[in-house]
Amino acid sequence: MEENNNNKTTNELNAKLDELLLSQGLAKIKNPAAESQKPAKPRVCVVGMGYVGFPLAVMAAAKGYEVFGLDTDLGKLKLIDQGVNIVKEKYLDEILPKVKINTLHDPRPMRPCDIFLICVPTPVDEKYYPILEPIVNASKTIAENMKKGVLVILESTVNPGVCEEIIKPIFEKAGHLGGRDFFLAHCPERVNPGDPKWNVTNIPRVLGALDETGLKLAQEFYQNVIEAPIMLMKTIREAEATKIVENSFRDINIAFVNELAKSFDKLGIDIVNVIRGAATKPFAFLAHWPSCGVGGHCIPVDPYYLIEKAKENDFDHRFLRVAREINNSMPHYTVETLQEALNKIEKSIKGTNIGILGISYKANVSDLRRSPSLEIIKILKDKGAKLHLYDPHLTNLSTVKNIEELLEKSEALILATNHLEFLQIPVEKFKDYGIKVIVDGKNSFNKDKIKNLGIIYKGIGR
Ligand code: SAJ
Repeated sequence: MEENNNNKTTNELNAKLDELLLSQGLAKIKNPAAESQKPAKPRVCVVGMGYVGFPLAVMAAAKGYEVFGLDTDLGKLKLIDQGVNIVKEKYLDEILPKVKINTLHDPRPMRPCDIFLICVPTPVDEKYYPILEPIVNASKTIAENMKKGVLVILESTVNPGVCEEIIKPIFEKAGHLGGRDFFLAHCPERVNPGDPKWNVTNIPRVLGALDETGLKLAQEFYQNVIEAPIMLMKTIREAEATKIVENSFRDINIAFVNELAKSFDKLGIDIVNVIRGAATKPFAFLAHWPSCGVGGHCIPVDPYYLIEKAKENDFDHRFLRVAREINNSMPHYTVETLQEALNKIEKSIKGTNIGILGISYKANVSDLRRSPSLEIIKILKDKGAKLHLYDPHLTNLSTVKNIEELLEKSEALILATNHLEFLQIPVEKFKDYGIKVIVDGKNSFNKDKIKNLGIIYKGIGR
């Protein structure tokens, strides 16, 4: 009892002393000697300076790490050297000028690094098979240019098993022993390009590793670099599976409403109003929205990682496959919808001037990857349409200079990407320019207003 009281008194005294020092503007005096003995922050090398690696590199540098950024793209490295915010994420603008990223094209100078982060693309091929070459190459580059005792963290999205079956053997083949020469962890990226709220600093993460030491080392790194909570998974496979599950969840939910859209088009029911109605239920419903297609580097890709991996283990993810088929069918469905609308004015697609509003895969970004617009453009071209394209975020791919020129040259429109600029077009303008048909691929225009102007309007499910 006596001892407890003493401790309590000491703590109270210390607290009072801190308060006194702070009140005199003297922050808690740290022991300079202890300070100088503190090891310098480890050196970090980010492999792959894209929309995932670059923000992570900037934040690690901001938190005091010596950061190296390795990439094969010399142009990108040059822009980084010039202090350019290559991912155009606003939250990085004020941090960037205060940090230093040592760009590398030749991997040899990364040898002294203590932590390696693999942030390279994991696309799928035309048969939707996962393409792991970028990860394999990054792993080989690190394995051949590292000291002993390093931490390797994979951030790229992969199917369960890649860390143990693909990456670990690469390091072992290079003569490194797992759990001694290298520690392998997986912290799947959750970057959401263009999101004004969620970014690398505040998105919660999940983390798995091959062993306890690797888990702790990786946890320490992320606790230093980000402010969000980190959930430790029991195995590295659980971490790999988590990202696939969260994105497959999104894909099947979008497929659900896309199938409803096709059904409700025949029933004459407005799916958007029905989803809004269902969303008034404060629990057990999460709204997703039908559209002309599912693009991007994550949602249409990640489910295939699980589908292919499960196939190797004699399991067929029928549900995931059907969802992918439904979402992949939406560009065609959009063109069929246009065809039906044009038939109402005795026109066909062939020879008709059709304006495509939006080329990128989602609103307010310039990312083209697997964009439904590209699929729609290809189908319309094959059907002999006269196409006019405009995307304010991709003027280099646009065939006209602005919206007015597009409207001038078009008889019918497809809204393929709901960029803010398009939602701000006064609908009267469509009438003024003699637009006869509008297919709203993102259900973003005011349906009633457009119909009242005597323009044939068709949405996706409304
Ligand atoms: N889409 C629909 N209906 C919807 C939602 C999206 O048709 O209800 C379409 C979009 O138009 C786009 C595609 O799906 O073509 C993907 O859209 P997305 O909002 O999912 O955007 P992404 O591809 O940038 O997905 C990212 C993902 N983030 C990561 O993988 C780290 C995803 O997990 C996020 O859920 C998503 O951002 C998000 O929520 O914005």
